[in-house]
Amino acid sequence: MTKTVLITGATSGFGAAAVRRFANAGWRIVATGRRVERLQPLVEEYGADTVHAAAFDIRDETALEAALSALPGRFADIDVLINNAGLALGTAPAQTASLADWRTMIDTNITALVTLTHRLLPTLIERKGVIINMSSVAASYPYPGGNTYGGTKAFVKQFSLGLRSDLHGTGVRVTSIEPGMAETEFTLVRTHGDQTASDRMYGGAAPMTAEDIAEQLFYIATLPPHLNINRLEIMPVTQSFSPFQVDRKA
Ligand code: NDP
Ligand code: 8X3
Repeated sequence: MTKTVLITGATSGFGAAAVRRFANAGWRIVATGRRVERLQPLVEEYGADTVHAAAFDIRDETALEAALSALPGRFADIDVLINNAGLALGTAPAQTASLADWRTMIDTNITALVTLTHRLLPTLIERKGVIINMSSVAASYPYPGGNTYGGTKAFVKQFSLGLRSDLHGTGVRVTSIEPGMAETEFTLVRTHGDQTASDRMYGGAAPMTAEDIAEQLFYIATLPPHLNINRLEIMPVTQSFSPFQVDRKA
């Protein structure tokens, strides 16, 4: 039977690659994001029976509800929810960071994610579905300038584990996926459009690709129903850990 996946943040990066991965495997996809001009080509590529585009700002609860209520019948029964939409904004230390940037990250990475999850839980329980939440290595390993971004992803990780506990006995599976460095528009967004900074970040680093992460998402979504990956942390081989820092002036 054809299954349906709702993928947030499908206009770019992991989400767009995931749309393609699931579509190529014969799934139906509800693809969301603000940039409708990025969603429409996916509909044209795979057909309106395979990809349904729902363009809205995920922080806008009214728009989110309208988009879900307007889902055509064949897309309404969501089997898999991939909460992927999110962003980092800024790399400044907390003491000079923008409070507006912090709020945008919290509203997008946390508030919108829990709102959509809460809205779809009845369907997911009825269908013994799968929830995959996009966290990050930044959830577990702090780094300078990671402050609120890492905090939001730590929430996503812990929320996922909590959901898993609450959904015990329902057959619903929940995974927190925690990638390290992957080349997408992530750094362009984080630096407010600095292409040079983005190129510097990924240049020569052999980062993961969006397709690498899409493959993990598809793998998790298609595991046998008795298996649950609680957390999947994944990095490029070229990325690892630094020692603690010590201020020797003290
Ligand atoms: P991209 O910037 O390429 O994609 C981000 C996606 O999120 C876009 O489709 C964007 O759509 C969507 N999005 C952001 N804000 C909103 C909003 N307000 N309403 C609706 N959609 C929104 O980055 P990635 O693909 O890398 O990021 C996807 C997820 O993966 C994020 O949660 C990110 O934190 C996480 N991540 C990324 C890593 C990396 O190294 N790239 C590593 C670990 C985690 P649009 O702008 O059209 O609305
Ligand atoms: C993005 C990965 O390492 O840039 O979540 O924080 S990292």
